Order: sequence, then structure tokens, then C-alpha cells
Amino acid sequence: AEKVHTGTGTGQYVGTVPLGTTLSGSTYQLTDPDRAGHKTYDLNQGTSGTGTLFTDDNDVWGNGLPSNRQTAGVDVAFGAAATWDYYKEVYGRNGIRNDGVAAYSRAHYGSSYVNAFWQDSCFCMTYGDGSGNTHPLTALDVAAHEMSHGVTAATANLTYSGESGGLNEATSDIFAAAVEFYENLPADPGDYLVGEKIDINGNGTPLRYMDKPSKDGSSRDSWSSTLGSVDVHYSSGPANHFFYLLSEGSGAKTINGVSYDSPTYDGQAVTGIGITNAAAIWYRALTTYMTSSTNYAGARTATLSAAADLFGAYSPTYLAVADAWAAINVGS
Ligand code: ASN
Ligand code: ZN
Repeated sequence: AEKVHTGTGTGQYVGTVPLGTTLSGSTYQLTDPDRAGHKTYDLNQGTSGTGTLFTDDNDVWGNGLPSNRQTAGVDVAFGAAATWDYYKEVYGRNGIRNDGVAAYSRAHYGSSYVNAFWQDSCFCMTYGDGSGNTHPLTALDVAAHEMSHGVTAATANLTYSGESGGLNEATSDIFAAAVEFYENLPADPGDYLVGEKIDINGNGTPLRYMDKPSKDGSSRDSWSSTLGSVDVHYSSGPANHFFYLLSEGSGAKTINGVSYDSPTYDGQAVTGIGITNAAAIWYRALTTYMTSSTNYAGARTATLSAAADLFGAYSPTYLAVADAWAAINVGS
């Protein structure tokens, strides 16, 4: 989306992008005037507080390399801006809590810290520099994932354990994919992989696969009665799989150069409705029908209600939602 920006930055993953910055005296600050003043801080390997606000003297930020401290700031500031824009432009949501208030971002957390996280307590997100401090967890889909934890907390507030925890995690992966497709950056086009730019395993594999979640070695592809006892980053698998199937349909497919093959439970066929419609259904389900205790059966009901609202009960789109749940062994 076109916006008025003053700065330009080169991130490690986003490429060269516009940045919202603020001129204070003769120094530019990584404070985004177009997104409620969202600030991006350099924790400088610390693990508490806000460190220092990123600043620059010529409004040209980062150089694409992790050795330049600003580079991670560019990636996470752009990720927050893109996610802010997505929720506002697509759903009319004015910020994470829909109250027009910006969160803030902290880069360079700890040393060789291989994670990123959202915290409701500070209303902020934090990013580690990854293995060897050279594979930062700062990619666009990671930023959208973390920021979407804030949206979930402000809406359905899905409890972060058991099946609701898996749905909480899947919600973050779903909107991570949606934001990535919405931006469709040349350096990071849309895909149904999570964290593919980071090379967290050193062999080119992503953190998670939405078309066939079990490809990560731990995630579940379909619902079963034991799903609630696995880690929430693995019990998210069936809902991620549901979202992929609803968006793209069953069968092999290549999108933006990535090949997918998504086997379904009992061979249930699904006709894809496109990621824009699938995300709109999940957003309405999350913000209107899901509650803190929603489980997979409840998510099915919530998305069917959302699909009925948006597209009509028993419309082809509504029926595709039912088929996609059946394809991960939920319902009917
Ligand atoms: N990066 C992880 C996540 O957002 C942190 C966590 O385990 N909560 O899910
Ligand atoms: Zn998460």
C-alpha cells in the first residue's frame, strides 16, 4: 500500500523499503508517524527495558547485513507497519486493540536468542538475533505472527494451552501468511510457510508448513482426541492446514515458486476460496464468535457462522468451509 514516508531502509529480509520516520532536531528517529507513533528500539543485546530508540542522521537505514545494527530495526519496523496497515486497510481495525494506540518493537534481544515474542504486559514485541547473531527472527511473517498475538489477546483471547492454544498459534500463523501475501514484497513474496527467510535450521527449511504441517517433524496435520496435549506450536497444525486448504484447495499447486501438496483426511476434496476470503472468515470468527475456551469443534462453528454472515448460509463459500474442516477430521 502506498503511504507517505520519509525514510528508506534496507533490511536483511524485506529488501529496500520505505519507512515511517520522525525528524527530531537534526536526527531521524524510527518512530512511525503514519502508524500512531510506533517506535522501534535497539536493546543492544540487553533483555529488559527499551534500550535506545533507533536513530539516524540521513534517514537511510540499515544495509541488509546483520552486522549493521539498523538492519534488524528496518525489518521489524517494516513488519509492524505492514501488519498495522493490513488490519486497518482490510478490516478497518485501528491498531491491535482497535483503539488507535501503537505497540512498540524491540530488536537485538539477548545474545544468539533464537525466538521472538509478544507480551501483553508491555504491549510490545521483541526479537532475538538468532543463531550466531546472524539469523535474526525479524522476518515479515514473524512480525505479523507476534503482532497478531496482540490482536488475539484483545479479541477472542484464546487460552494459550490445549486446543484453544493451538488455535491461538494458528491465528498468528494465518495472519502472518495473509500479511505476507498482502505485501507481496519482491524480496519476500507470499507463501504458506512460516519463517522461511530466517533459515533457522541452517538447511533452508522454514519453521512451519501450513499445507502439510507434519513436514516439520512435530506438527499434526489433522484433529484427533490427543491434540490438546501437544505443544501449541504443533496443535496449531490442523488449523493451519484447514486455512491452507480453504484458501487454495486440495491437490498439488505452485504459488510464487513454492510447491505445495496438501493431503486431506479421508481424501476429502476442498475447493479453494482464496486467501483474502479465507482470512476474512477467520478474522470475523476470531473477533465475533470465538472465546477464550474455543476448541477445534468451536472454531468450526465460529467460522461457519462467520461465513454465513459474509457470504450466506449454504453458499458455495460456506460449504467450502465445512469441507475444509472435514478435510482435517473436524465435524459434520
Ligand atoms: N515465538 C513464539 C510465538 O510467538 C514465542 C512463544 O512461544 N510464545 O509463539
Ligand atoms: Zn506464536
